[in-house]
Amino acid sequence: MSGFEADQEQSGLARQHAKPKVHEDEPRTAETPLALLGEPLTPQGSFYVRNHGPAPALDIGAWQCLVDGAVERPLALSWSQLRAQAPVTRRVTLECAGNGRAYMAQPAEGTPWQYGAVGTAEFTGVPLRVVLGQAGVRAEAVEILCAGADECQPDTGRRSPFQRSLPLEAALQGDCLLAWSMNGEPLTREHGYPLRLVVPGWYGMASVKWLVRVTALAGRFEGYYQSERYIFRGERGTAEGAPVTQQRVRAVIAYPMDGATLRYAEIQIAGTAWSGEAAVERVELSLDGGQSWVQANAEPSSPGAASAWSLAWNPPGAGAYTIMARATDGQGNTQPLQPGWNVYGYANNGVQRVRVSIIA
Ligand SMILES: Nc1nc2c(c(=O)[nH]1)N[C@H]1C(S)=C(S)[C@@H](COP(=O)(O)O)O[C@H]1N2
Ligand SMILES: [Mo]
Repeated sequence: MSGFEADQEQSGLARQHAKPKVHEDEPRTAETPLALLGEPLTPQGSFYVRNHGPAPALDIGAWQCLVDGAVERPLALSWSQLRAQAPVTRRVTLECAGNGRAYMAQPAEGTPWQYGAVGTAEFTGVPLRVVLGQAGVRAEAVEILCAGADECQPDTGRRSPFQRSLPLEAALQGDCLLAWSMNGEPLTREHGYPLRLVVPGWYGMASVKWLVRVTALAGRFEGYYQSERYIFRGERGTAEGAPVTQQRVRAVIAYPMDGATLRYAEIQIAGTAWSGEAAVERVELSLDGGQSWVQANAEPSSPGAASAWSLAWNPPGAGAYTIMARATDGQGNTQPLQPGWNVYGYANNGVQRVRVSIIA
């Protein structure tokens, strides 16, 4: 154990950092420990969980996924029919739209997620467009509605499954998967066993878990999680009621942890960065409150999949420092230094600040 690890052990911070922050037990909402975001893949057991209702326990023998609505040949896919499809694997970063809500400019409604409502995994399944092709989407279809088997009770008081629609073009782009495995293991119950949708680059609400029905619609779906939530309200510069869709560019610092005391030495600052809109182009760090920025070494990235970055830092001496990390993507999107705000607290990609004390 190095000197600074020993200091962190002493303070108990390391243990805190490695444990997930659980916001609620049932329905479960829990964060990925930030320390794990320094790794390329997040183990399924530590991957953040965001459930709107209790996670259903589905019997694989009875389970099926209907594909219906505006299609030529409605399907009822059994588990064995599904697993007979040629599998593809994709590395995808899922991020809850509420990630970073706790740090907005003013309090916002909803779970006070810090920076751990995100994780990256290799998902395996069949492309949604392959299955839609088998069913034959009719010309009048404009959206694909996906429904989970869970029962949620939104504040309207009515129980209903978690349902979300995707514009047809988004559903047909080759990257959306009907996924049955995560990092080579079957999905766990928390993450949507036996089947979930995975929509790369979009905030997590699009990736419907416990999938039981895929319906081609000739009109727009206006369910609760489509038109009452996951829309922007009251955000400066964003159209009122605009839907929450792609992930905004963001870097997260996995090491060191906020509040750490480190013994004076060269420090490897490390973390992860992603954007749903384009590949991450650069990650810059500031140690002087944003006056100057140094470019970190970042792994090549692709849209919708986070990549690692790091920077060796030699603190000029003992004292208190604030580390800031800012990512910019290939479309020129970057992170604001000050957090924004909107009524439901979505998509706050304000720059993270990590405070450390360096001791001699
Ligand atoms: N059926 C269903 N799907 C769902 C949800 C849900 O509550 N029910 N939550 C959504 C939200 S808001 C997010 S952020 C992701 C979280 O996926 P995870 O729990 O596997 O990390 O699942 C999405 N899919
Ligand atoms: Mo979410």
